[in-house]
Amino acid sequence: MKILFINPPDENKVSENPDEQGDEYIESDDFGYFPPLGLLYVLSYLEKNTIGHEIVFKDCVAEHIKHSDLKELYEDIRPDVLAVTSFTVSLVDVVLTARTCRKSLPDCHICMGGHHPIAFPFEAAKLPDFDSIVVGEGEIAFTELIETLEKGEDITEVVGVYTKESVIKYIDIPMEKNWRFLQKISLPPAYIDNIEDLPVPNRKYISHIDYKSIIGVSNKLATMLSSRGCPYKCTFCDIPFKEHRRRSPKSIVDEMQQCIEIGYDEIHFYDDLFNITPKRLIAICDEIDNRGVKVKWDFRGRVNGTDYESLRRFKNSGGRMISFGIETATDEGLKLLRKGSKVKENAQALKWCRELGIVSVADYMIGLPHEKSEQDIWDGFKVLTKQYKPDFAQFGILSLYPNTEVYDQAVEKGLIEGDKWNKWALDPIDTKLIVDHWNEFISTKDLVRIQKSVYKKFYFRPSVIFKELLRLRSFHELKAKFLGALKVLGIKGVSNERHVQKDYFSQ
Ligand code: B12
Ligand code: SF4
Repeated sequence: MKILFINPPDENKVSENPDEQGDEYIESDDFGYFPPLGLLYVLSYLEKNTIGHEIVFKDCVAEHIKHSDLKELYEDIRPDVLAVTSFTVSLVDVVLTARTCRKSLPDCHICMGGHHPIAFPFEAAKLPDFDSIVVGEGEIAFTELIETLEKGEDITEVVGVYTKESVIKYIDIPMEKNWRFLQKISLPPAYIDNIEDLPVPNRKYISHIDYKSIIGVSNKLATMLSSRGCPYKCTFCDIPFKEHRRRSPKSIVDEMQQCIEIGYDEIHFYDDLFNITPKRLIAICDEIDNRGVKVKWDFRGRVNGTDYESLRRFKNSGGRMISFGIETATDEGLKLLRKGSKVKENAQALKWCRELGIVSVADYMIGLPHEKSEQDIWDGFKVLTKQYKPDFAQFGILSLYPNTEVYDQAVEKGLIEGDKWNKWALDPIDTKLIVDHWNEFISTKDLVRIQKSVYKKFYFRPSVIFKELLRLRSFHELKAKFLGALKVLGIKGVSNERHVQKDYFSQ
């Protein structure tokens, strides 16, 4: 069979801002673009465990493939199966990607996997543009789906694979509680118990693409996963798998070495929770050191999974940067968010990073339920800049995504409508949806204004500008930091579209 794995174009993302804010709103994905690792994992498992299939991969976002290019692409490739990855916010693009294929190649089997069917399985299965959906981790499920299709047998026998017909029987049956899954998961998902034995993503399929992060220092950045899942229960997060499954340091560093061999010189770990304990971080650093691997690397982590010694070892093994989920600046706020960390721990971890020369990024939010006035946000900002003192900060406005506790809290308080996402997910093309924010005390318009202001205040403090100029080591880094500054200042010519940003700098 010929299977086309596709990351849809990014032309119609759900709006996170009211129209009048336009370009002013700074979204987290303005900070770079990255390989769709989940899709690559599914592809690589199929490739390793079957023979005789022809596999094609297209990342429309990074390869700048537009919806208007898709008809020609499909007619050229003529796949038997189209495997589409998804985010809920990208659902319009996901549906259009499938719809064009259906029109051009009516016999092609179209399967949707990824985050959307995990979050909205019933709505996803009912979309007429898809023949099947995979709910959960797709490596084994998708491979079995292909084999079952080939044999002409019943695909709904495969765990995690659903069709519009087969999903019906789960609608009224509440799923048995299972500590490994987010409580909101409503039907049995495909799940990988042992992630150690999974084939790593075959990066041959992306070797022609330069993925970039605005906070990286290189043009050759690889992303990796050393674990899956997170047992914490932050109220704003809907990551579906709660069991923390880990790969061994050996297999992690094997993959790092593979990445270096094929030309990557920076590695970014995208785990939900990389440093579950300081001990784990040290074990990975030891493996890097013992093999003499030389590479810049970084991860997204929690402050309370670090101690001085683990951070020291991280720095010694080439560790460059850590993005911490700092979120807010009061213990009351952290408690309400069920973050499981304290202001003191945030300040301590960031202080250790400063002492050791590790670049720190604070993922920080505004517009949280405990921020009752603009002054509360500025009080938090003061703690961020005077006590936390990270090198960089991303200031997101809390978005209310379904399947999160904070979303349910907003519904309960009557701040937002409960089922608007469900309705929209059944007909995303003809219904308009704007992501809600916590507007009990501060309007979105004001939050956008404040967000812009905190960005400016944070990045245009003389101490930050001077420190950054001293630290810049490459033209790429200069470009990336400058891009961020322009975006913050809203200078014309730098639009939200990533390829436009790229062209602007290649002149
Ligand atoms: C890394 C990451 C990003 C990165 C990179 C994304 C990328 N290119 O992959 C960046 C920073 C760009 C990003 C951005 C955003 N993200 Co994000 N991100 C993640 C994160 C932390 C890890 C994703 C990952 O690599 N997981 C590991 C891989 C192995 O798992 P996976 O992607 O789920 O893939 C598996 C299955 O989904 C399935 N699968 C995937 N694709 C396919 C396709 C087929 C055909 C099949 C059969 C199966 C299948 O099999 C895979 C292997 O097991 C997740 C949290 C999480 N744990 O999922 C959030 C998460 C996916 N992000 C989320 C959100 C909301 C966003 C943003 C909207 C944030 C924002 N406000 O802008 C943007 C949207 C980006 C966009 N497309 O427009 C939500 C998604 C919720 C939803 N229902 O869609 C998540 C779940 C986090 C959260 N709790 O909020 N994100
Ligand atoms: S620690 Fe991070 S990944 Fe885990 S629940 Fe909280 S926000 Fe989600």
